Amino acid sequence: AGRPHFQSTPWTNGIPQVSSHTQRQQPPALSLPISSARIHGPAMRQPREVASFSYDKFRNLHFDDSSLSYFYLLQDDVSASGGIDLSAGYNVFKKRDDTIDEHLDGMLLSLVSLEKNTGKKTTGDIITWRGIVTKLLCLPYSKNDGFELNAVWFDGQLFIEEDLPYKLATQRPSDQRSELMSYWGYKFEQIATIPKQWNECSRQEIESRGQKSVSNVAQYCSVVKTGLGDVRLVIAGEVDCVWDYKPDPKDNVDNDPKLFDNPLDHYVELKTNRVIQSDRDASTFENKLFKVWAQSFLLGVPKAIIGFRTEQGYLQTLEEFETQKIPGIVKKSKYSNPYTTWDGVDALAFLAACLQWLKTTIPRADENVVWKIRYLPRSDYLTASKTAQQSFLHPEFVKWRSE
Ligand code: 0WD
Ligand code: CA
Repeated sequence: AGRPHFQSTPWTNGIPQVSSHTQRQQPPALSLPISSARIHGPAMRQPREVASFSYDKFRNLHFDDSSLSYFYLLQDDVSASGGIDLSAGYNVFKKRDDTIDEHLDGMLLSLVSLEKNTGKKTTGDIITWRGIVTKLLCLPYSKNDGFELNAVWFDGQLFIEEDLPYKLATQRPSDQRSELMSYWGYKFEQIATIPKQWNECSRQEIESRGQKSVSNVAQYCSVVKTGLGDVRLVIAGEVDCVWDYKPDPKDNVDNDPKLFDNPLDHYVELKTNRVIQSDRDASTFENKLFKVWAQSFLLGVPKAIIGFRTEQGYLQTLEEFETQKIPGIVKKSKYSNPYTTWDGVDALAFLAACLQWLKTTIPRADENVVWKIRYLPRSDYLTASKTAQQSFLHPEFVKWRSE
């Protein structure tokens, strides 16, 4: 008794509907068309870091920057001896078990810690992982991949997570080659970073950084407040490293915005890609750059460093990309096909419509009711429906916010 049950709801969502006699296919109730009704204009608010947290090598959470890494890799080291072998140590890779569902736990517990320390509540309309917002931002250009999200209103805010069982059940079985390629990415992160600023590292620590086994268990995440249109967002995402240093909040007590040393300005995203040898490689790379842009832009990460590697996984060169220049680079590219290439402004217009739709469509009054947001591969709609699922919010967060 009292458990929410599935209910199809007849009302629409303010998105202009095609009149019924011209409509060939009836869209499901509570749906957002991917290809129309975009709100053009709203700019993304400048993201501001409100907290950061770390998972250590045992996946324990710490509300500090202990897992933050520092960029350290010279082109000369990369070029020496025909390139660095990114497959080294693959047999001893310590891979995180990604069938364990962590929901939004890390970010929610970091908010509890922050709020206990400051006595101030961090609020937004939508609270979620950055990776989920990246998916929505890229959706108009990546319609082949389906996903399911769970969304729940609690304490006046909409929390959204990815449905892990759906993801595990639908992901392509990964073959040996793609496992190895994803290892190359983590190996690159290992050899391109050191655990402290270089002047605080011993020569030994710097020189032996590529000799330890690679693990993807430890992570450093930043929690930012941002917004688009009238939707305020709190998003958390993994940051690979800083370029130079992370400003100490104590050095930022002055409220003069001109003197503010923004931590986000120091962050770097790392990626690997195949060396570009053909027009086809170039256009594949540009599609990947779109996702790099989307991912970095959302968190306010200004720089991406791409390690180009051979077909066999030997790192050859490094290249830096300024996040804000990526849309322009691709627009000007001779590989761009005007019918298929992406457009950052258009993607943001879709995201604005999407976030607005989520905020207004899922009934605010239904606190603790879990809604399912679905996108079926190659379909034209994002849909929302009520479920009977239990809320996925961490009990400690729920208790803290209920006090
Ligand atoms: O479905 C899941 N289990 C999800 C887990 C979905 C979204 C996020 N997460 C978790 C991650 O494990 C991590 O703790 O959220 C945190 C970071 O989230 P994010 O920054 O929102 O994730 P995203 O932007 O999708 O990916 C950033 C990086 C990836 O690097 P690349 O360069 O490939 O974009 O986070 C890592 C990955 O290195 N990452 C993960 N690592 C292990 N397991 C996972 C995962 N499931 N998802 C992302
Ligand atoms: Ca990365």
